[in-house]
Amino acid sequence: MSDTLTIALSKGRIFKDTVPLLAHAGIVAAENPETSRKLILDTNLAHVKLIIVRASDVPTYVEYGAADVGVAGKDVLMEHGGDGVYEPLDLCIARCRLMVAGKPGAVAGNRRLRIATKYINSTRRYYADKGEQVEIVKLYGSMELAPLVGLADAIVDLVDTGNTLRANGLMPLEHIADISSRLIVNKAALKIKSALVKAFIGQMTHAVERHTAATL
Ligand code: PRT
Ligand code: MG
Repeated sequence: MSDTLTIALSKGRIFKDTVPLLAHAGIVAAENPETSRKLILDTNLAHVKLIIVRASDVPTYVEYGAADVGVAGKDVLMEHGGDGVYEPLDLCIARCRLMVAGKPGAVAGNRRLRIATKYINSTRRYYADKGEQVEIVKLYGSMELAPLVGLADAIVDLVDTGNTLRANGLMPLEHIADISSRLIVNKAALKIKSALVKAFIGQMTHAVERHTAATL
């Protein structure tokens, strides 16, 4: 419907960090997705709904127009291929880095490395740009385990504090990209619901400015 706005979010850190930005834009969820089992949440505004999806599914919901807008990590967008959606705004939340990590010295030498990751496209691109041949092993989680049990020489994963790596005797070795969450927008919605979607982008832009100023 052209008079409603559907926002796709994932539970966890993206939801937690997006709530204050939405509040700046005058949008408050009627329920907390961490405790509710509902996947479609009402808000204080009758025409605004939130849908709760897996972090890596947000671009798909927005690309196909099942949501008008969404919040997705740059890591997810890089992996998904960002062409299907507009990405008008860096929300500057859920910041981390995409890195190569492993045991100290793990990537030294001229051997062909085996890299375990869930970010196979970003990893392939990173090593192709470096002109290095690597073997990539796809995993869905707990990448840190792979170098400990001989599944891989190194991993490509997100690093925030570095605590997870340290707890497993691993260290960051190479920086691939700085990551933060982005507002993404369905291309058709920007035309068909132009006023509503543009007003939302404007409010979120303002919210990010105020939020970053407040947390500096
Ligand atoms: O959990 P699920 O499989 O449903 O999806 P997800 O893991 O992609 O979702 P979620 O909620 O964990 O992450 C959503 C988004 O948050 C990611 O796509 C990133 O853009 C962003 N983000 C920011 C992070 C981190 N920081 C982060 N530290 N996502 C994951 N981590 C993990 C990292 O993978 C590693 O296991 O936290 C661990 C490292 O943290 P430190 O602090 O120990 O370094
Ligand atoms: Mg997770």
